[in-house]
Amino acid sequence: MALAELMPELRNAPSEAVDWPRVAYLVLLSRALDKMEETRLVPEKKVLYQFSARGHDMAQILLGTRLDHPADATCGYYRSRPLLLALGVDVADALGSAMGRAGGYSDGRDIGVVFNYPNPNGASALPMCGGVGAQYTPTAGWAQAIEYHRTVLKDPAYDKAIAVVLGGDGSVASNGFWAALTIATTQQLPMLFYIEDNGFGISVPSAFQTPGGNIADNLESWRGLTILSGDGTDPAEAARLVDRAVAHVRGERAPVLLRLTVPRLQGHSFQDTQAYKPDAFVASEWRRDPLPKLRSYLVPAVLTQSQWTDIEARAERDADAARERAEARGTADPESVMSHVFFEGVLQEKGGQWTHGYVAPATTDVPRPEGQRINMVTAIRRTLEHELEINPRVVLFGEDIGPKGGVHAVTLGLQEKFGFQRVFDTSLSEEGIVGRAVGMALAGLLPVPEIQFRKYAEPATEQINDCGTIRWRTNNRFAAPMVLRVPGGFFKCGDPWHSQTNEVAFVHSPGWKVAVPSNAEDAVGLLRTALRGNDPVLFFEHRAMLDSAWARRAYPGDHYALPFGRAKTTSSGDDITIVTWGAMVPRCEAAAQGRSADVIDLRTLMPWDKEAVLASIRRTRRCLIVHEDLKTAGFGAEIAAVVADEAFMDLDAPVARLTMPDIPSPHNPVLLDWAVPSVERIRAKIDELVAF
Ligand SMILES: Cc1ncc(C[n+]2csc(CCOP(=O)(O)OP(=O)(O)O)c2C)c(N)n1
Repeated sequence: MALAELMPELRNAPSEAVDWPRVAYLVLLSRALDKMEETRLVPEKKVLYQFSARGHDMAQILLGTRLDHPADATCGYYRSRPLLLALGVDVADALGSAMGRAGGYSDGRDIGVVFNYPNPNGASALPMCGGVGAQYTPTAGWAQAIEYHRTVLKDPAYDKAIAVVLGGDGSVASNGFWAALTIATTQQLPMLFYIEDNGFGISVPSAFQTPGGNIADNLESWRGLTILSGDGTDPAEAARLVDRAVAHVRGERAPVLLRLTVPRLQGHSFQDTQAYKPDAFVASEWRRDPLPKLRSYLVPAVLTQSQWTDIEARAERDADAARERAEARGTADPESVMSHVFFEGVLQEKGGQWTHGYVAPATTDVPRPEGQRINMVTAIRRTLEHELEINPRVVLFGEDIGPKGGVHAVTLGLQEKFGFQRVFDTSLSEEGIVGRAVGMALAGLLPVPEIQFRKYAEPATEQINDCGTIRWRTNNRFAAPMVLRVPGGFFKCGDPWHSQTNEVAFVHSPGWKVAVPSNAEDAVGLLRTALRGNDPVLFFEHRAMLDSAWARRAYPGDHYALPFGRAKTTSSGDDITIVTWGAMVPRCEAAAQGRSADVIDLRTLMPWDKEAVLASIRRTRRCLIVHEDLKTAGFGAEIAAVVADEAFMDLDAPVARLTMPDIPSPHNPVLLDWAVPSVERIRAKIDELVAF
């Protein structure tokens, strides 16, 4: 029988499992930082965005003090500083980052109120984002990676580790919330959804986000989820609920949603006057302030009044000392913003297989052709199969890629061979697929997610963009290398959903490398480089080339790897340079027959081989760019601009582009053939330019 049951007067005594003096110190420190920003640093324009955590702070700190496992990870949002303080982040980093100063967690690059913390001593804070809801699916990915480390890699260091995501009541309406909830509950992952319900998303009441305003009530019938709910301002109740939630996820290896009600005691951000809240309501929120509740809970039961006063004074002194240290930091050298878009040789602190001791085997860029020619599908599958065999960190997932083997048959037989933990079907959520991959990559795995068709990467756009910027915005503290396989382009016919290429969108996402192979040999070489690299790679698999006779080549060997940014001249000549990639390469080759033309297959668009293109144009003095994507702002526009900038004086004719018009892809093959550059039209354009 518990002591409190024998002695009812102990029932309300502060739990001994909590280090209450530390909790009191951290809450007072968080308050001191908020106050310093509001009364001094914002008016002095040293902090540009301020989000007060007052009201949310105590419960977050109780949560943070429970995240003590070195493989725990948590991802929060702009109101999560109290949690970070509890994890042990340097206070000068917390404040200095909000001031955009050098050092800290982003060297002045990130917005300052979202955090990242590669904690060497306990739970790490995964790179947070400005987008509400973006935190959920990467956290689910970390939770899945914990289980992968435990059960596939048999690493005991992950036993009992958990993943914790923080979100407001507004965020429960976001796609990310539902995607992650589906993943965590269908797969029974050790993940805690910690929902801080302050009743508002900026000015919008929570009843707009979920009917009746209480997500815990509404999820009651959701299978596979333990739900806890209570008052996040009551120290005893909050501590008990946080304890129960964390213990359940750790012990049962199953998801929990904990909803705590808290008041938002200030505006959404410093600029927000809260004019939408009646005065009486604001007053009632202040009556729920957890700080006085904490003080009366602890004084005199745990602390004397003078001990409390001492702690308060120490918190204020520490906040001020942190401000002085932060102000002494200055601003980063502006030119330094050019660094860490991609891996530059200095390893990130966390994320990616390289930080877990992966050493890429030796490779060669000389093909050693083996056997008969194979199609691109077989070539990609064989490369994936080899890397799955030699590298236990490689994980494949996507829609229908398991027993079916993918709708393009690329992963056929791989689940059978490597098991359902390494090759698996996912729920139908592209945000879930890519966001989960981000979390898995951060946890040291090499995720290889598949998007079924190019257009269906759109629901994942936010996760794709945020993944690409992780290295840059954390100033090389974190990175999430992955290989995102995306089939696309026309096949026998077109349509607005299955036939887009729009590869240029990925080129426009900083931090992504982009491969667009045209044939089986290049696909092997580029995929192998991607799978062994340290950056996110978009690997575009052109549907028309997957089984095309032209694209069939002999398998170039298990050690064959192609560097990115090295184009291939597939036909040589003197009169014109044709720059192309993907499904347009064989058309350009055919059109160049009987002409004297260099046909350059770029093979990768980020980076792209400018030097090869410019060197060829300086010799041929003419340039035609052929691509399948739309003309306006397609990647050809970039090439044309570079040629105009850097080789203007070498040209004897205008730089020309032959592309799809700016229309969606038409379905009927006759209409499609009219829209996509044909051999005849490419040939006519060559003749026109050569005669110019
Ligand atoms: C995807 C996205 N849409 C809109 C915004 C603008 N925005 C920032 S915070 C916010 C409200 C979020 O409220 P909630 O999740 O309840 O968290 P709270 O601020 O109340 O702690 C909105 C709409 C955003 N950052 N991201």
